[in-house]
Amino acid sequence: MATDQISENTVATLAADGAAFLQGLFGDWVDVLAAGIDRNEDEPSEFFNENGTAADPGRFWDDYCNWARIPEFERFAFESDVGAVAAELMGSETVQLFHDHVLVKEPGARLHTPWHADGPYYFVEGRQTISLWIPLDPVPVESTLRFIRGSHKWDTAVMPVNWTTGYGFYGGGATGDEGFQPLPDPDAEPDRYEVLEWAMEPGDAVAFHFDTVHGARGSSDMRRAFSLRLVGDDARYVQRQGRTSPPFDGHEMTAGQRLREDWFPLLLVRAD
Ligand SMILES: O=C(O)CCC(=O)C(=O)O
Repeated sequence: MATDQISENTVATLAADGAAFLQGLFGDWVDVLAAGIDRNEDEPSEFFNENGTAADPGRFWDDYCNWARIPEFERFAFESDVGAVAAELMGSETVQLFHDHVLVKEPGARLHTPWHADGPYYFVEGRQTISLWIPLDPVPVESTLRFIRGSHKWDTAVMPVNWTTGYGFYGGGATGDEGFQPLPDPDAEPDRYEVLEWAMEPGDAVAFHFDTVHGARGSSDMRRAFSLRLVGDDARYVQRQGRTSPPFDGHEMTAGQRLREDWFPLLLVRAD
């Protein structure tokens, strides 16, 4: 079981730092997920997005919310140990699937993934939230996902921005208006922020809280990643100031509700 590899130390590190590295956890699923990404590229959804510009030497595309129509993603969500892993990591009795997300940087992709936390883009909040980002190619430290240690505990969230334009996701600039703080720049202020980053192999994973601030540089090599977003017992629907990402239009949930299980299925309920 992949859960055998989750030590108390890993759980404590994730709680303290907001991110933890999990070596080789999903090695058996690399080929399945890679086939799913091929299928996803051939059959993009309405959410498929080219983040860079045509002038960039390599593309940076992403797509999400496809598990119900891409069988490889559905298999991973429901047949792998990912639900059990998430339950251990979150300390949760239940694990619900929020959504899947594919992020591909092709060789020469220049666009940096801006520093951001996923939480403010989402309509769900809780202490028990987790993303598992799983690369399907070797990822050197230069192009890996990077995290600001402890940022999941910040009082003021980082301004969510549109990744291509850099403008505020709910309107406005990236300057920290509307109750948000401006985007941090850990490379310019290394004494202020501690960055966690790991060179990774296919099938490794990084686990991180929805509120952990993270980003990535461009990539000189192919960097395909599959990420699964999961929520636990205390996660509740929250109303944001605009259409969220993902939007899940017509969901009809109201503030304080658990996510509806017919749209966000339970992957696991732990027995007492
Ligand atoms: O893959 C990337 O560059 C960004 C990933 C990310 O932001 C995420 O998985 O939340």
